Order: sequence, then structure tokens, then C-alpha cells
Amino acid sequence: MKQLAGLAALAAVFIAIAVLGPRYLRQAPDPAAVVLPTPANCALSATPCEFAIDGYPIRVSLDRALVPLKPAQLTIESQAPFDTVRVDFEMLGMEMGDNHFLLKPTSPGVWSQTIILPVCSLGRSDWIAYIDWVLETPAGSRNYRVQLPLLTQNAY
Ligand SMILES: [Cu+2]
Repeated sequence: MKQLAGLAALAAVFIAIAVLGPRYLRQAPDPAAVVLPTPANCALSATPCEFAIDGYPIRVSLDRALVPLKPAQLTIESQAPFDTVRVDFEMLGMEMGDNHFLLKPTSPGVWSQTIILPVCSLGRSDWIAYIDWVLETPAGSRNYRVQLPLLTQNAY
């Protein structure tokens, strides 16, 4: 009986790791990632954000203001030879589900993806977009992350 309880406890721990693990893995930047400072005056829903990674200019834009449940096109432009571009939308201190998107290269130097964000049950509109880039270099892969604040707008 004692063994069974021990086994159940162990199983509970494994289940907790399986359920919670990916969430924390997703939120944590790659340990080797270069976390760039958040660009000043960057309100992603109003105007494009522009900054640089390793001397390469980067432009992040949306084709429309972000409204919950309405698709919007997120576009990231750069001549840097990135191999992977992804974005994760989160709310500080609130579990908002999986809002992780892999951007697709649509033309040389342009990465794009359709973004849909859920409605916040608390009526909040403040999101953080964690954008991750992976750059393959002869010396190995380099990861970069920038976090951009953004506000969704009410549909009504
Ligand atoms: Cu929320």
C-alpha cells in the first residue's frame, strides 16, 4: 500500500512536469539567447517597431490593430539570414493558453504569420510579444529574443 502511494506521488510529479514543463520551457528564453532591450516608443498595434540585431535592421509590423479573435498579419522584415522566427504572446501574471506562432518566410527577408489572440477573461488588453530569432552561423546557432509590449483593442 505504501509502495502504491509512493508510486502515485511519483506519477503526480511526472504529470505535473509534463503539464507545466512545456509552459515554463516556452516562457524561458534559450539560455544562450541574447535578450535585446525592448525598443523605446514601440507600440506594436499602432506603428511598426524598428530595431537592429547584430547590425541588421529589423522591422516588426501588423496589418491592423490587434482585436481579440480577429486574425491579423504579423510581418517581420530583415535581411539577416535568420533560420527560424517565432513569436509567443503572453500576459504578465496570467495564463492565456498557447499563443505561439512560427513565422513563415514569404519572400526574401520577409517572415509572416496570421495571429489570432484570445479574449482575456479579465478584460485585460496588455500583452507581451516575445519574438525569438535563430541565426545559423558557421560558429553555431545564435538565438536572439526581444520582448515587445502591445495592446489589443476592443472589438466594440
Ligand atoms: Cu488575460
